Amino acid sequence: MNVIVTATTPFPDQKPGTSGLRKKVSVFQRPHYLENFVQSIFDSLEDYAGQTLVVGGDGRYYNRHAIQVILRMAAANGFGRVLVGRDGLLSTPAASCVIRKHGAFGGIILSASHNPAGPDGDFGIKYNTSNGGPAPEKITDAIHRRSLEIREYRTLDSDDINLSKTGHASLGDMDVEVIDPVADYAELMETLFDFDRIRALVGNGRFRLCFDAMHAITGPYAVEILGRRLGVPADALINVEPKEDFGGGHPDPNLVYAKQLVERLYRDDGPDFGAASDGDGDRNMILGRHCFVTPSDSLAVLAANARLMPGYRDGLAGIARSMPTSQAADRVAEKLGIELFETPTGWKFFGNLLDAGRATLCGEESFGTGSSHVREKDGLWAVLFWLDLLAARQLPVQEIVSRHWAEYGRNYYSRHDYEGVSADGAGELMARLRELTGSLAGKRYGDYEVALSDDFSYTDPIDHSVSERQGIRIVFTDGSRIVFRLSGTGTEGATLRVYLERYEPDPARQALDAQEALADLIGIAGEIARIRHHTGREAPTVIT
Ligand code: VG1
Ligand code: CO
Repeated sequence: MNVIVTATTPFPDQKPGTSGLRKKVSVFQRPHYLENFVQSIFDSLEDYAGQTLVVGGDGRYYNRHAIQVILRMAAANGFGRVLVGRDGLLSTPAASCVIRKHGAFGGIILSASHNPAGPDGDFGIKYNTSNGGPAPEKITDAIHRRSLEIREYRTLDSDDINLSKTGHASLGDMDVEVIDPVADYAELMETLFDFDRIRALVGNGRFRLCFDAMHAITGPYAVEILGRRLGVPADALINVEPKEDFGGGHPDPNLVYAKQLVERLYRDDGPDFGAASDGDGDRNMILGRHCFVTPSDSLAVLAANARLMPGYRDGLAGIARSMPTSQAADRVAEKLGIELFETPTGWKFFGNLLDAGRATLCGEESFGTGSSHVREKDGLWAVLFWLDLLAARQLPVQEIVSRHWAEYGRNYYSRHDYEGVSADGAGELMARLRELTGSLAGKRYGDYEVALSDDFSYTDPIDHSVSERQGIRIVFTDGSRIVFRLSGTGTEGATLRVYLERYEPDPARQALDAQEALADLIGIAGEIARIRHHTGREAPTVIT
């Protein structure tokens, strides 16, 4: 084996954020930048000689190149085997599935999720551990520390591997197995849901659906699972061809970016069910005709109905949600008599709860839902869950949701994002809020009185690790909340996220538009945080 040791110097900016290291493609293209980070990952791991590594990505620009670099470095660093998706593709949840199923040591996932792709877009890389989940902070901190000291990296002097066909190849002493990116994942889905029941629904001649893969990774998964295995007609699956620049689009499944799909569902003759996924396949958006299911409501509805699904027939151990996610799921947990966990933002915080069997379903307001079947959030899983639910209950989406609200109450919910604002202004806004938190309790704003305000801190119930400064919470006496935090996934300036929530138990008052229902809280958020002053913005960039 021809190992080459290359001298390098550290980069100061390789600190992983909410979900791995994300930077502009041009940053990753700097000499040694990618290699430094990959070597820092390997240097932070122990005892992996001869073990298996899983590698794949969402297919965005630079994926092809980065995969070859990682394969050579994995061989030079002593891994015994790499499982890599055909053409270097693996959705994030499929990568998690493959790591678990094949008992791999870990995996490297190449993705910047929904961030735009292409030579001027973003690229990202993250490490997942043997449970299939994103590395916990202890490891990402170690990777970062290593990246600040690195002096050399190891690679091979060898040609690129052909990844276009499944099969085996050798790279130095390492075996490279090119796998079908969909097969393991599709097989897992068949164990969780009643495929016959879904097939009967989509083939009954009346039910129509539309799935939008947004020219990103879920295209091949949707074609195989929804199309071939479940019989969904080809014209119901749109934008299924993955593109290196996602077709110039922004594969963030929400009301703003999934415009084509939303328009279809809001037509009078539109389909009964609509769904989309994001760049790397871990997010989901669920729509009914003339209706949009917020991700927080979706988590609550799925939890309340889980026993209808073969994979969850025995019930749920518990539910976990990120702190800014609405409290709709809390009410379901209470009724089911199961535990509810409130974690910081980012899927890595669910891993311990899932591993310990304390939580079965997890969710984030940011269009992320998942369960103990893998250790990532899972877009297509959520779509299949909803389809199986529609098949089991034989009710329209809208009806399922409004019956849920009638039973549990409605948590009006919205997130306002101020994207690409100045990092200094956003930092000042948060610093000021942090100072204010001590003195807000008892203050009145219109009809609302502050009950509690703090900077959220989380102690993991399993390993007792503490994560501080996870977002400013202002909780009112009626349970309404405003949460402020800065994004940890952006690559330009700062993004301020403002999360708003109000509970409405009265079914007669549950049909308002969310922005209308939250208008007072939106005003209060602007006033307390002086958003206009600190960001220079009159309005949010994205409202979901
Ligand atoms: C955002 C979301 C968070 C999600 C993360 C990764 O993080 O708010 O809930 O886990 O993206 O999602 P932030 O720090 O920008 O708010 V994905 O689909 O990138 O893997
Ligand atoms: Co994603």
